[in-house]
Amino acid sequence: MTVERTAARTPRRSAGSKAGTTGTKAAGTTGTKRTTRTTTKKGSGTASAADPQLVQLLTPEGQRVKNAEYDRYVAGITPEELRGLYRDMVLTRRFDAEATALQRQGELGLWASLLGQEAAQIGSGRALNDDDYVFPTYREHGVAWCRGVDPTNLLGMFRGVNNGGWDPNSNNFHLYTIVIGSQTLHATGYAMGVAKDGADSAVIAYFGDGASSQGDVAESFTFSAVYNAPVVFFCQNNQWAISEPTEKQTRVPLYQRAQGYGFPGVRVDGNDVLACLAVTKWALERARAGEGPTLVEAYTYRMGAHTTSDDPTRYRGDEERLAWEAKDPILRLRRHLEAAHHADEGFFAELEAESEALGKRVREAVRAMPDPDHFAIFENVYADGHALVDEERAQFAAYQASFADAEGV
Ligand SMILES: Cc1ncc(C[n+]2csc(CCOP(=O)(O)OP(=O)(O)O)c2C)c(N)n1
Ligand SMILES: [Mg+2]
Repeated sequence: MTVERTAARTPRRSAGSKAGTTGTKAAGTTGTKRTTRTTTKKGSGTASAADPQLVQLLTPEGQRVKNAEYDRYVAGITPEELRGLYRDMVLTRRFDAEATALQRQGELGLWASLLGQEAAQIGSGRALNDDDYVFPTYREHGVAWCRGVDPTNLLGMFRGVNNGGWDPNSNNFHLYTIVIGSQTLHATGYAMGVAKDGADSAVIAYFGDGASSQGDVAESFTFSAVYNAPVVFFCQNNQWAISEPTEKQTRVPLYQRAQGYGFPGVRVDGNDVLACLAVTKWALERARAGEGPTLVEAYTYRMGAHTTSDDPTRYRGDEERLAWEAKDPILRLRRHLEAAHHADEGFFAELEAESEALGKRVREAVRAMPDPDHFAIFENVYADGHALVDEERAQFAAYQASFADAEGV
């Protein structure tokens, strides 16, 4: 396989050149002229987590490591805030496990688990200000939690009783998006609007490693770069797009893609909640300061199946999962809290009780969700109605009525 390296164009504004980033000024791979085709090894697009470019503030053992560039974004963090991040991750994981169980019991049609991605989502979610706006995929349950969306509201769509379940503008958290990558364009357009309004808020778009291959994502990178849109592209590289590994999406580490568009990209340890918090804060600050887009690649792992309809044992081995289990995001913060004496047994016991209560609340809420009116599906297609929708409604009514006839026979 070959890869062609091309020079980045001159940026409209200066981009970051920190360690761990590739911006238009970053050293290494940016050339000033087109270079010859070079051969790459198979799998070079999925450099290991030991890659020196990886930003990490907490080791898997929970040890705090210094980072000259990003320490300042978490310098003032208090023990209480650290416990808060831990609580967020534990409750999100519990909610997620409960949703998976509910699907297995037939209460949900489908569930997309975030297991393993708690740090990427809580770290980035807690970096946001209230007036920032989030465009998620279908897996951002931890970010939804940070935005104050009640977790039970996430379940309606997966139960098939509504088309979303929350008002995006109440929490600045857009509805879940199933069409892979499309939300990056929505986010870019929204961010361009934010800039035109002269507002100093930022926008963040979540997407996956698989989505990075979508044309929509490429277009959103181009538009956001040339319009200097205040948007952060937060890619959770969880190593898989259903059964396709990341090496089938890219020949270079994903964060390096940004360079070709003229904005900085950084790879962060996606299982390190502190690093995710710090790097996202940095990227959001750039956006708010008018410095344009940033690509953050959170290097993490999808510990579970793609969705409850998927069986990952058909395409990946146990060794990989076991290796990532050792880097568990929750365990590493727990180790840190314990070593620093920031949390005692009472805290963990209380949190366990809180998790149990959340699980109970979620189960009860899902079972109590009313079925929608059969004709409601036709109501929210067009604001002023449409002849085709009217026709379809009539056909559906006739179909429903046919059962009544059959019963009458
Ligand atoms: C445009 C489009 N193509 C295909 C699909 C089917 N699909 C659903 S999820 C998925 C993989 C996405 O992988 P990734 O972006 O890595 O996100 P992850 O599920 O790993 O979080 C695909 C191909 C879709 N929903 N939309
Ligand atoms: Mg993925």
